[in-house]
Amino acid sequence: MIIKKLLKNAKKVDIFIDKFLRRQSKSLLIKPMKYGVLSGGKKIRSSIIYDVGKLYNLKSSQLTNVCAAVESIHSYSLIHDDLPCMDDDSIRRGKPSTHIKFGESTAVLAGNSLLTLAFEILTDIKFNISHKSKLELIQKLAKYSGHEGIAGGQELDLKFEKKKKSISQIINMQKKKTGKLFEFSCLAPAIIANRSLKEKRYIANLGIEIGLLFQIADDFLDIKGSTKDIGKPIKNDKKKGKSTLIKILGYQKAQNYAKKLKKKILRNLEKHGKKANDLNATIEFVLSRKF
Ligand code: GRG
Repeated sequence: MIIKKLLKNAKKVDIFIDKFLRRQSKSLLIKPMKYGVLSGGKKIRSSIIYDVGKLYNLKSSQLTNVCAAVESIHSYSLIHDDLPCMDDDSIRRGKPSTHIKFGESTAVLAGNSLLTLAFEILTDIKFNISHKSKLELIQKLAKYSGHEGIAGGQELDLKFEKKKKSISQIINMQKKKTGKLFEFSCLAPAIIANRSLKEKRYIANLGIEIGLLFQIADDFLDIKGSTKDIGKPIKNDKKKGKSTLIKILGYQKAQNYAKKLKKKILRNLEKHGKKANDLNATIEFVLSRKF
């Protein structure tokens, strides 16, 4: 059921991005950009955006630009993450990483172009939301992608390699590297629905926690997952000396931490009643997933 939902949402977002690129002039970078962003990946952040939209009575058509922008930035981060100067991974989503397929300079430029594409998508005239909401989306997405967010988190991740770090340092790094895009995915529907500052703070915080849960699950998969299911080699974290909660707490304690975190997230969603059913199911999947 959940897999069907993920696939349906992923297809919708892929079609949107493909159409958006077709409206633009041709360039040599379109092919590597499409290779990095289309037909691959769970696009779970998009499903979360649609699920959160249901809490605020939004239609999916009001949210697809946000999904496409988030997936463009997410794919950009993966393309750059795989580069030799970063995590140096040659397989992603079961196929050669973008720099293996097209070369390093092209991968850097395709990644950069996906970043700017995200803002072209958000500022598109056809994205029919208030200017105030648009500005807020742009400001938050820019902030969360930069040194205070994903890029800053990635820098910490790389600097933490082969070092002994505390639980709070690791959580802080993961909340930035992975959590910030989930935070944006939860906050964006509340911005579009013009919700109160209090509601925006609440849902943004929930997004960070979902992101942290997602990252811990990712770390579990690196140990106990299957290469075939996750589309990349396992046991990479240990090889690279990555700082993870599993490394510091041990597998079982990290499992308990994740289970408690999931319960806390679900409890905090109870106020939305049945409107949160889809989001609850996605959160269950975040921790139980095999890919
Ligand atoms: C500023 C966007 C940006 C990037 C520059 C390279 C970099 C800095 C950041 C890397 C961040 C990163 C790779 C975080 C890991 C997040 C994570 C768990 C990725 C896997 O996400 P999935 O499982 O991937 O959703 P799929 O393949 O399903 O899309």
